[in-house]
Amino acid sequence: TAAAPVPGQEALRETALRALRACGVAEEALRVADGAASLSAVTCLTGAELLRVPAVGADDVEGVVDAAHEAFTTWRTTPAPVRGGLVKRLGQLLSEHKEVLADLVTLEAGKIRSEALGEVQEMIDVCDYAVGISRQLYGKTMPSERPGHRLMETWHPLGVVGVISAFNFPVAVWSWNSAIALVCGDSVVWKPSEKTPLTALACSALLDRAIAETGAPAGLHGLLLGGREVGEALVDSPRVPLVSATGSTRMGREVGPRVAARFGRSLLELGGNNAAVVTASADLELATRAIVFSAAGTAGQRCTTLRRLIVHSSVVEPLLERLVAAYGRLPIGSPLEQGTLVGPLVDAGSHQRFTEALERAREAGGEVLVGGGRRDVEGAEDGYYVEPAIVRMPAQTDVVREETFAPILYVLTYDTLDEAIELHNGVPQGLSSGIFTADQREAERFIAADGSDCGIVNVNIGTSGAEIGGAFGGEKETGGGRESGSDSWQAYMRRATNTVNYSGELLLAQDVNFL
Ligand code: UN1
Repeated sequence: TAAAPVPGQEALRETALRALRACGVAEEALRVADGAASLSAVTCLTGAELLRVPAVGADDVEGVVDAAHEAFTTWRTTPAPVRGGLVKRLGQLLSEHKEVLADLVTLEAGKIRSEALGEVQEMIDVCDYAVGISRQLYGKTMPSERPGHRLMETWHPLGVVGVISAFNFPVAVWSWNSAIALVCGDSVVWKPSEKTPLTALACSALLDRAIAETGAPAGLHGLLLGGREVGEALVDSPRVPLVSATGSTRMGREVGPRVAARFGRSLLELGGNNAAVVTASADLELATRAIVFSAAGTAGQRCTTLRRLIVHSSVVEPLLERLVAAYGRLPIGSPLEQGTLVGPLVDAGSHQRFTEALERAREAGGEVLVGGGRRDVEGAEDGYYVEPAIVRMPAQTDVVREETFAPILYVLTYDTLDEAIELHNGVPQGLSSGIFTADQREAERFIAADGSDCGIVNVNIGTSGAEIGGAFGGEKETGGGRESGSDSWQAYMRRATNTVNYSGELLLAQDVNFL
């Protein structure tokens, strides 16, 4: 089947401008003064530039951080439920602008309509969640060992939170951090991916509007559009007690130690190399659908993308037959086209890594069962559209143990569950995992202490597409951070332990006698 064509560059630019204006992005934010620094906003649909937008340099970071710190000094004493009012308004604005925000997500990150809308929905959901959390920043009260004493903890706002986000979830990851940080009483400075400045401008404008409308302090949110040096200045800023960074393990390896060197905290969401185990009792029809979404969806560019399949040898043939057939029918092409399921890779570098990984897999004895080629898409000479690949591997070789941010699914087989779990955990990353089985004992074993070593462990569900209500993140080279739901809000606050003596006598703990 011919790949769906892409509209002309003028039409794409018009779509972007319409969306930016609808979100209230000021004309100045789009005008680059003569000789001033700028960033090229490219659409991966065609690989061509849509607009140039003004950028900042490393020297500008401290000013933005100072303004955010100033806003923090007022915001931290604003009652948390009142802070929730700001995030409630943000959620409403995101809902009202859902369609145009999704347009920008598609243009910049290449997501198909349903996934782009899903990403905006994820922001709306996290706002709802954060509003609820604004009334639930619970501290514990513990029994004191001394009579007439109360022992308790209180959670206080932390300060300026630096958010560094990646191209593949250009807005949802920002919202997980920002909506929660704001109800926690923090201010936010955001350094988005250089590949997605337009979605960032749009979200930032909507938050600015919510800030103005609810009377929250200006400066509460700062946006830094710029290059690597801008991110570095943010990471090194002593006024930023928490840096939440999403991206590659390579990036995290730099950010983590730099933040630690100044005793800041970092929350890292780094690479994944997610696997699913398919057991002999699995429902193969259900597994096939889940696997195709997780492995080929978003063109393999989620940190939760399914990259390894560990299949019981008794079902490998029927499963692969279904998967290869499903892959062969995947509609690839313009994500603006109704019915497309696989859009483009983000850029040429990404395509190069895809081909190199396939080459290395072949050299290591892998057999490409389907996909791997590049598709020409009319009107998109510099767009990188590829056929998602399935590669059967003789063993878990080096290339399988690495994260290649593209749609390649490596297939390995096993005979005993112990063997499957060993293969599963035998990679440096630890984000998401799943098991497909109808056998409760196998499912329980997989989620037990000696099962999957990941932060996300699913049963009869693929590895991607987590809900916001749970804590999101992973272990090992994934960085250990947890964001979004459950008690993840605690990372955005500081805890104080309070002992209150109402007895009228001085009693020392541990029965110490003094004076
Ligand atoms: C990411 O790819 O950085 O679980 C985040 C998921 C999405 C978030 C992915 N909710 O796939």
